[in-house]
Amino acid sequence: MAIARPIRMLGAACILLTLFLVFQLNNEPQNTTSKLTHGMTRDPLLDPTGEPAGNLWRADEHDYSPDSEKSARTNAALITLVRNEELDDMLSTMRDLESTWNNKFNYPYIFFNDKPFTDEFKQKTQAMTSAKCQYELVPKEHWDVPKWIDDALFKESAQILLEENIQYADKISYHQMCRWNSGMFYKHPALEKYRYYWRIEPKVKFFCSVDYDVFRYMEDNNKTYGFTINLYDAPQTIKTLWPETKKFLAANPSYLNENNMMDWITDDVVRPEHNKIANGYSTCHFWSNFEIGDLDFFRGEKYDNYFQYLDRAGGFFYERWGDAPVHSLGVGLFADAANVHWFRDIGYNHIPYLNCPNSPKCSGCTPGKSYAGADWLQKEDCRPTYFKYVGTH
Ligand SMILES: Nc1nc2c(ncn2[C@@H]2O[C@H](COP(=O)(O)OP(=O)(O)OP(=O)(O)O)[C@@H](O)[C@H]2O)c(=O)[nH]1
Ligand SMILES: [Mg+2]
Repeated sequence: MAIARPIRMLGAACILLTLFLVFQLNNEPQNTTSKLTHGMTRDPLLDPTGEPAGNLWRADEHDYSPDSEKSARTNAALITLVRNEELDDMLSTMRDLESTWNNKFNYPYIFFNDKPFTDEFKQKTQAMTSAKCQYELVPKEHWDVPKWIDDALFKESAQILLEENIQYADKISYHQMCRWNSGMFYKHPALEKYRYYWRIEPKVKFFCSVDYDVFRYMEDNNKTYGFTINLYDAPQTIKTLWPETKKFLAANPSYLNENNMMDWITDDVVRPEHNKIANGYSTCHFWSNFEIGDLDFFRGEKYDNYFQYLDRAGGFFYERWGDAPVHSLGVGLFADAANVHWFRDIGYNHIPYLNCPNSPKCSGCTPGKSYAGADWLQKEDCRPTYFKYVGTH
């Protein structure tokens, strides 16, 4: 039976319209600044970002004056390991943090160093803030290379890593710094009375005005760990970290949290070659130059025993295990994932990566732009993997 011409035309128009719609759907505007994987089509940082939900402590409703005996501050401190030579960069970090947050809350700073701080360092840093500043030497027994590390083997291993273009592989102080940040900082007597810390580094930037007490937020919401940026690591630096971690887990199965982040840790979809070289670890980690944490978690039996085990295994020296993957594995395995918080509202930059929220409270960065520099940097962003397996909370 012949089909009338107008019906044929209508049919053709419907097919064309359907094809057009399918084409449009496949061409939804993509985020151009970040490599989105796992089917994520839009960086959550492009969505308008406000403060976290719930009751927040504000400086105009509570007493946060610097010398108050009965201030609303909880037991928390801003901490940094820093060298005297980094004074100017430290001042620039403090300038940003003071103007965006701490001039309202006046939390104390504790500066750590393996060498005594100069008077100039002390005077100029104290002059940047009304809050109290404390200057602490790292105890020799926390910094020295442990006696079970073989110097010849360290040098030989460093040479192999250098041939693989691994930065700082032969710089012993870099290995000592990573080890200290992994498992020593929380043992310093100056931190004994504190529950929460916010780690800062010289030369980092803060872009957004934050108008609530971040430490009280951690406490009130039972948060163990807060981060801003998630990155892949150089797998050559942590070849045996996951195998050693698995041995530790096999010996201590009860340490594994029921709500752990195993899927995030072991993802092999996005960068299978990373997972392969790191023997089962995706290498995705919280970038620990920014972190806000619960010292009770790190001082606790599970994390500290884990660190002791890793320390004996030697990878802080024979490889170049960083504190970022070590903290991340510790948090990802022993903490409850619900108690880990993405501080999406804290605009942050440590060269070359950024966390830049879409908020009128921020200035000086482009929302959703996660790196500054060469385009290859974007593939190191592993937030999509974290958001997929753990979430955006
Ligand atoms: N006191 C002291 N601080 C150090 C030493 N090595 C590193 N640090 C500090 O430890 C932190 C991390 O060191 P960085 O050299 O920035 O390491 P990184 O962030 O992996 O490397 P970059 O990408 O070059 O910044 C910084 O706050 C440094 O100031 C050291 O030997 N002594
Ligand atoms: Mg740094």
